[in-house]
Amino acid sequence: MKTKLKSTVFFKVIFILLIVMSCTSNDDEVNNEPQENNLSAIQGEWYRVESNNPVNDGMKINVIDDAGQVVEPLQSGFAVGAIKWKDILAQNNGVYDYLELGSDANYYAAEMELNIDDTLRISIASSGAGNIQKWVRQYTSAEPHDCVPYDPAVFDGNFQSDWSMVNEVDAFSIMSVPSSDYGGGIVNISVQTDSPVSPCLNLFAGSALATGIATGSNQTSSRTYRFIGHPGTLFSGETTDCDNAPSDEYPWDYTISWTYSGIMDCYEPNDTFEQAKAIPKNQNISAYGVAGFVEGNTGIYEDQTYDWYKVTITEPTKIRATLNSCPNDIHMHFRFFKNTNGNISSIPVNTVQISGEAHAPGSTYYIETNNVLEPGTYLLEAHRLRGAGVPDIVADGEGNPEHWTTPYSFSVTQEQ
Ligand SMILES: [Ca+2]
Ligand SMILES: [Ca+2]
Repeated sequence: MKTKLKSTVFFKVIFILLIVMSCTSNDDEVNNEPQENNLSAIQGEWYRVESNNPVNDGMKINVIDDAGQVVEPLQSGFAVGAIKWKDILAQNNGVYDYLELGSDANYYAAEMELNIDDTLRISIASSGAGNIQKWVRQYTSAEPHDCVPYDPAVFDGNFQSDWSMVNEVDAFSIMSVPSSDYGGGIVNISVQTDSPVSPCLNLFAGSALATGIATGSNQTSSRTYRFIGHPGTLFSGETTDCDNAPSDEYPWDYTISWTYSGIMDCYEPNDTFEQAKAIPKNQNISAYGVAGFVEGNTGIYEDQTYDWYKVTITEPTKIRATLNSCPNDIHMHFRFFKNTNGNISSIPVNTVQISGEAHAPGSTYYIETNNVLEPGTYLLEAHRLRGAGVPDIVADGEGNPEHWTTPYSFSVTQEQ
């Protein structure tokens, strides 16, 4: 009995010791593991083939140890030999942390991931043109890509004036959309008063009264309109006291205020076939289907409702345009045209719509040419149409239409 008890205690002690030793052993392994920074998989030359700033695609970098030096800067402005990737540190599963040299000469936290297909995917923590990139080992000359990113403007302003007598109408210029914001921007214009009268505001785009203005309800102290402005368009207004106060109580002050937030669409301007922007095949292209006020309105066949692109094929093939995503309040209508010596064929290339519904807001679909096409340049017309009841100007507390801030996306592919 005593022996049995002793042996039980003995085994318990051994068991606990084993657990302690095994834990200790594991901890020691973790603690003693050398912090090996294995960068062998990414040594050597890399070519940039895709990014959200295509101007610099084609750039070449050579990785030696934990640094990537610029070998071929192209038009990027970086010096040959500049350390573009610094302090590369291997993490798990082919992920590397490092510092990326920006065009402003500062280094930014960034991450690269080596994929199984031997491509490096780079994402840079700071947002902006070129912060998503794809690099490969073998350079294949990139197709032309006319995406030119820019920094859209953001600004606001206001001024004060007064109605000096009953029914006075004041007219004034308010603000212009910067010509350099090729994709236009969201304009918000308000009139506000603390007086006992209700303000009315007529809005002019260019020299014509903007159509579709909601009159708003009376008995309000402010009135706001929000819409997309086309680049270079001047917006002006007329304001008056719609509900009068007693005539001996004038003047009454009011404030006109505005905010502006530009939209970055790197393919604009592309409103006519002459402005068509080259896009590569087999790549998802993302752009905005917004059409700004120019002269009074945004009619459905105005130039600004079109986006034109061009693709080149080097072998006989059918081509397909696939709408991959579309905001729920617009539809994009695709047609292909042949480009002949800088002119456009008068009738579209015959296509068959193979899937989906081209005229339903938010739907996706694709069209494909009926016949094999001869090599050459083809134009893709993307016509933006608004869904029924979707306003192009909203008033007061109404929400912004979805397509103002949500892009559509599409790709062009070769099909046999
Ligand atoms: Ca566009
Ligand atoms: Ca356009």
